[in-house]
Amino acid sequence: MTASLASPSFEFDTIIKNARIVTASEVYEHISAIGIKDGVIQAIATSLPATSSTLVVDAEGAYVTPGGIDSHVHLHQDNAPSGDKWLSGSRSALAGGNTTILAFATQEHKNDTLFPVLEEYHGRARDQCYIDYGFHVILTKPNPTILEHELPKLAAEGGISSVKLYMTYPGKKLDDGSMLNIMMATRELGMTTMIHAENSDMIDLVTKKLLEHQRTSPYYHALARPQIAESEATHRAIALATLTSAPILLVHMSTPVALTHARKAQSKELLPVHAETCPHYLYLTSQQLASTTNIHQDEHGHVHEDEDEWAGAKHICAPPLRHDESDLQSLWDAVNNGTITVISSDHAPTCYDDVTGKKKPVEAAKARGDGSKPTFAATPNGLPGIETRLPLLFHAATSPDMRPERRISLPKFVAVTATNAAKLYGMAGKKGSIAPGYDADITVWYPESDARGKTRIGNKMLHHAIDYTPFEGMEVCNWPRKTFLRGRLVWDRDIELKDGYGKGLLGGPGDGQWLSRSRGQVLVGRVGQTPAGMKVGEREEWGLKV
Ligand code: DUC
Ligand code: ZN
Repeated sequence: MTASLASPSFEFDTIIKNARIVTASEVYEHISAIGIKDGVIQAIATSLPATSSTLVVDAEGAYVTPGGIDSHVHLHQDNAPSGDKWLSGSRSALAGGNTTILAFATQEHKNDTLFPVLEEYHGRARDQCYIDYGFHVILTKPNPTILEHELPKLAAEGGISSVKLYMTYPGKKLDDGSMLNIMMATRELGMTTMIHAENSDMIDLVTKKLLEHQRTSPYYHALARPQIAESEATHRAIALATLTSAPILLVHMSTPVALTHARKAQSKELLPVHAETCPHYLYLTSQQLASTTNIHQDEHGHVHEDEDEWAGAKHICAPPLRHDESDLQSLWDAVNNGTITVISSDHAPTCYDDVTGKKKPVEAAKARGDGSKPTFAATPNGLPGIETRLPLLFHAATSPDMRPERRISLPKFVAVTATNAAKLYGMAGKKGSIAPGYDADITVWYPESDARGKTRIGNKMLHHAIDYTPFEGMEVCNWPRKTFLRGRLVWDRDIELKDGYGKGLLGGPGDGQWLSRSRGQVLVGRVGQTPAGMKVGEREEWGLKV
């Protein structure tokens, strides 16, 4: 495929040659060259002409994939004082092969208008981001002005084409009525509504009972948020979206029954219900929460283990890690059968050893000094994972060691890590693929024969500002070797390995551009489907334009 017939006068700033290009639809049969000019992919051909000023990068026959798009990350959130801010979070994203992140601008209850919120979040991110970025708006207290005037303005002029809602957490959760009102507004604007689906009252009841029975350690977090809480809320969220005909994305799905609700909505009812999961739900079980050992590597790669009865808190996230391998398998199956649309990191870290971090309840108990125990319920939720997402999933796509039932194809890897997010969130044609006219956001992996790709994950090698990784000690078969952001080489791991930590980051925190996103595409089902039991045109009677 070429943008035009290459002639000797066709000049490129950069050529990536000997590339085995992967897109969401195929692995190119022929080793190819990618010609880049002014930050954009201009041509793909079996070979391309270089001039004396062209930077020629040899991929050595390795796979070359679109730069990762992590469409669900939390940076500089007020409820995570020891979490990553934009600089460290985006640095870590880049070193993990990403070129775009979508983070959150959160409305607090005190905010009756969204504009100052967005201004604040723009200020937090500006000149602090190594890669391109955008925001989803978290709505915690919608009002008529926001729904009728502000969201339309944000969609039309503000470059925001998605909102997120919570069905759990005090201060964030919305009742069904509020969710319906938001869906009525977003569907008209073509915005995607992301939903954190867990039944808050079920979680409150079980948590209270566990604490009454002195079940306080981190492991009980996994019992406090049972699968039924996710599957009930998922079913309800789908019902609300069905009534209003609103495209939704169920974030961080972790539960087989919830997945069957999504699958049925997509395939039987053809509803625009998208689904997301994260590497931690694919790879880790609740056994991690029972850990009483801190494992870390020193600078020589030696592994140390220290006893710490609170260590399981490092794996506290919501929804929680699930108990059984069969739960994990249901997620791998859902990736492979198309139920899952995107795999994000849900990077939502707090440091472990910090008074505001995962050890907060331990520190608070010490401060109280009354002998009362720390509890899992007072531990901040969330895991770091922005840098490990792509290597963990690329491993599933390429490692011969991966169990057959958990393998994914390379085009599936590209679809769920980049292409689908670009389409769903209004960046199609610009981000998320390797094709003429697209931004030259490209990640080059190591050839299988290059031993430098094989990596044992250790927190020491990561570029976030967090003191642990939930994937400590796991081995992956490859790591992003070089990453181009709009045509510029901004990450080179060969340099990092040769010259030391941090040296592979060739880009800087001012490189990231804010992405004004347009209306997203519906990738599953269709808008306007008449729900079972309703007559065609029935909803028009109460004013819904379908
Ligand atoms: N759960 C959330 O709801 N948000 C961020 C992190 C987490 O684990
Ligand atoms: Zn999240």
